[in-house]
Amino acid sequence: MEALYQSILDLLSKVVIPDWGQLIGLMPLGLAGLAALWFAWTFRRFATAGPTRRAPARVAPVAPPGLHMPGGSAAPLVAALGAASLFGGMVIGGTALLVGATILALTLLYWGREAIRDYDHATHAKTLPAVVHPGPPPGVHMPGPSFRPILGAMGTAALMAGLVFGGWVLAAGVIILVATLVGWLVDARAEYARTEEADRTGHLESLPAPRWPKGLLQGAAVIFVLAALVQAGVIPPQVSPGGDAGGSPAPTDRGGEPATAFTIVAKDIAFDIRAITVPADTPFTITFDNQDPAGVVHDVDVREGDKTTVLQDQQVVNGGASATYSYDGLPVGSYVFICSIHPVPNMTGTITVK
Ligand SMILES: [Cu+2]
Repeated sequence: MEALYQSILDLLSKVVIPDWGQLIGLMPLGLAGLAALWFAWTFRRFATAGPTRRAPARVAPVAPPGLHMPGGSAAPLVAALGAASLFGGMVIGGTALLVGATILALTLLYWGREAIRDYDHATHAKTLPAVVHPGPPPGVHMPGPSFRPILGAMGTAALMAGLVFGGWVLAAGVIILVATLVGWLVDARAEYARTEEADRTGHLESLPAPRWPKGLLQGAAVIFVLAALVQAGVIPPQVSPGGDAGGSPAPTDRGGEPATAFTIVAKDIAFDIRAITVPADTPFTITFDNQDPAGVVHDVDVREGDKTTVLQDQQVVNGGASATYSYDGLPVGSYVFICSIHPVPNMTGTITVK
């Protein structure tokens, strides 16, 4: 009897006194299972919803007159996949981030191409109702459709990128924004002329439907990509031999005999020195002079040769200011000094410790 009682207790103890740690470990699985069940249930509800008997043939949806509805499109799903790959890239980091961003850009381009086709289809359709002609109430003038707001937003985005990266990208951003805004101004001027004309003729026509601004978009893309490449040091601007075309001065190599005090100047998002040699296990200093405009901050961190593992982190120095950084001694080997704000080739140098 006692043995039976004991065996029942043993059996119950597995249920009554569970291993909480393991149970908690199972919670994410349980939640995932619940979520899967919920999805399955929702899917089933939708699949079985509505009339069980349908008309013999499926009725094609027709938009009311005067309305244009785009057709069915896989683009939102494709773009969602692109966004997912970007997020995946953000989690994994490194090259995966670049791949994810590229996939997202491609999926958005796909969507954009579809939108352009739809737009061209709508503007070329002969049956399109003359939306101008019931028209707005008398005395009210409505400007026609325009790409300008989108272009202006793109120009502003380019300018913002320029404010972040400075230098050539900033110049490109200003050019793109000015180009888009000037176009807008031209449109507004033409619109005004038509309105004025309407005062005499009593008949107000909108501007013709705008063409897709291919030239402006291509030009802006080329300028922006070129500026970004120059900024990143991938393609340095050509400096004519003997003459100065305003390019950054060639970096000085202070490699050779070890020293413990250095002066590094930062100008145009570039260090003037890109190699130093220090004695092993000996502290050293860098007097850092930031000659870029105020607002463009730099620092000089010490990293492993892989350029990513931070060994010694320093505070940033604002444009127009300077500071003397103190570094701890390093074991024999090769390291890099780098600006953590602009980790580009122009702001990366080698430290040889011997
Ligand atoms: Cu910098």
